[in-house]
Amino acid sequence: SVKDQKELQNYMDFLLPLVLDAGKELLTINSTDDLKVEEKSSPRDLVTLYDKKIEKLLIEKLKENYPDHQFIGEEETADKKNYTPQLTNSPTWIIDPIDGTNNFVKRMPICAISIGLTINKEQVLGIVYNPYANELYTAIKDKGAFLNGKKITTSEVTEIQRSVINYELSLATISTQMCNLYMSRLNYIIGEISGIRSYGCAALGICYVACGRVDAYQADALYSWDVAAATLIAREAGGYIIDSSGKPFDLMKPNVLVASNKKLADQYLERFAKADKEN
Ligand code: 2AM
Ligand code: CA
Ligand code: CA
Ligand code: CA
Repeated sequence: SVKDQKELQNYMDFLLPLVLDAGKELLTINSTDDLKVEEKSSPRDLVTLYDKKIEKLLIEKLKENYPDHQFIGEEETADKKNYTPQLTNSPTWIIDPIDGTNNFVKRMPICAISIGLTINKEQVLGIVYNPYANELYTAIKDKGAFLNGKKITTSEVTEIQRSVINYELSLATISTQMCNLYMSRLNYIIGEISGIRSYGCAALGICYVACGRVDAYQADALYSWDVAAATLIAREAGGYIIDSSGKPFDLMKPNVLVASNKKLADQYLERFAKADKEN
């Protein structure tokens, strides 16, 4: 309804200055020493002072304004031992303070603050901000997707042979099983596609599909905070989002294929299905 749309726009107006400020602070970092890098579960699972600081700030400010809302944040979740966040019908903010932490630590300018909102378990608002590229991606459900205020749409590529995919190979490092899955799927697509990228930032990778820089994005074993904002942005840009097994997309267990359109998605799904049979 119009009232709901107004409410969502109010959330957006409240949040954007906070996100822009938090992002701008990242631009002032002079050296890796300032980041206070820590390892969480393994040497490739990193957290910095800024991941913690940005998540805390955003949750604090949102809670102040919207005391009955719920929150799911990557670092807060990591701090609670053996805790799996559950999505409820309440308005729920899903926050990745820095997506692409590995890039961030190496000073590779492909990382972003990502904030999604669900109401009644439905994605209704998304913000992805990469301060290094000065790129702000936004979407409100049914209102389209925007990059720095300009409407964006996915590419018109419908054939796998003409497509470039952002294939998130980093996730193959998680386990032998994941490695096998990623490598065998790769085997089934690599001889046919036009190109492949692996940017190491799920939120931006999916936004790149939204604005037509790549034609597809694929990653299994992600978390809700990696994709909560970007998948809405891609959907609002005309993209097609599905679980890479062909089942419906599950925000709380994202094995995600994002494609410019259904026709292209189907061609990837067909090849992934063949690969998955061997795993
Ligand atoms: P992060 O940087 O916030 O941790 C590639 O690493 C992309 O996948 C990033 O967006 C990263 O998010 C995300 N990701 C999610 N789970 C991951 C995992 N277990 N290992 C590496 N990256 C992961
Ligand atoms: Ca992380
Ligand atoms: Ca992430
Ligand atoms: Ca993160």
